[in-house]
Amino acid sequence: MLTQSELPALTLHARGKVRDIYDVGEDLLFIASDRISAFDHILATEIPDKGKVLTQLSLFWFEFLRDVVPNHLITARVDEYPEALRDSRNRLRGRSMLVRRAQMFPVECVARGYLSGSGWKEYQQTHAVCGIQLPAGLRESDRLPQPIFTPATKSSSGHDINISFEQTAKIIGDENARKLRELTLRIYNLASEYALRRGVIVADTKFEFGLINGKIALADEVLTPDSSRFWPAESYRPGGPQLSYDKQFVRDYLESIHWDKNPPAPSLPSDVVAKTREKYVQAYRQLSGKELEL
Ligand code: Q0N
Repeated sequence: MLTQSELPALTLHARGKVRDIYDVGEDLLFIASDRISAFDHILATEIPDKGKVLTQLSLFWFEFLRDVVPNHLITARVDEYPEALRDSRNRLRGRSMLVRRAQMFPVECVARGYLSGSGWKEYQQTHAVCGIQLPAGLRESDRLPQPIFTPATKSSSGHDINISFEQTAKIIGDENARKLRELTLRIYNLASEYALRRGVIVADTKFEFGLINGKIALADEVLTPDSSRFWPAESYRPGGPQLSYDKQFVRDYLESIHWDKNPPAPSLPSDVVAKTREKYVQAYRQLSGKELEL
């Protein structure tokens, strides 16, 4: 099992809760682990093949969006990786990408088509999200009149803070902010319309962009269950919280044991692991129309 990607020959560039990024000469190696988070904690049990689902879903979307926005992908074929990674190729196959180093914009570019999570919290207090005024009378999980750009930054403690377009412009400049807003909404519109035809609502999603050779490129992982809220369209009932496509069994289990959401995070029983793994694999199948490469 792949708890954390141990590649001692390489220098760690950045470690997220779930993904690790290594320096590989000029380029970076992006690795998705099988770790799963719930209620803001990494659980003690992994979901086998989750990292493969997230990687292969990102690859599907990079291809789907190739004429819309350049991206950081060089290759995900391990036989095309540098010699230095040859001995690790069995651990990397299917769950890693060799990517171009980008100058990242320090803003998370979120698109929301539905009112959920921090958007719903803000709306209840102000009828606005990230400074965007919304009609009165919206309910939790309602579809918005049109998708909105709701950028965020990471606080020093690592939490996301929603910011206005004006604050975004102060951080990255007005022209970059306008370009990222337009790209974010264009990509969200294309992907969410496609996904809905396949029975998946993309309630919201987060993109990260950077500059590669001075041009804006899509980086990170894209339109995965970790970077997005996916809801099964067939059970969509606005007016309350929705069933999560991927983590519903995990959440239900954690509620059933009355975990206080403080460390240590619990482990998961094997039936919850198996059912959750199947949901991830099914999400890949449903969105890409292909079988996961194991
Ligand atoms: C990178 N992260 C995730 C931005 C960083 N292609 C790249 N080149 C350089 N750096 C990164 C990538 C990618 N992908 C991405 N860390 C490094 C963290 N984000 C948080 C928000 O700000």
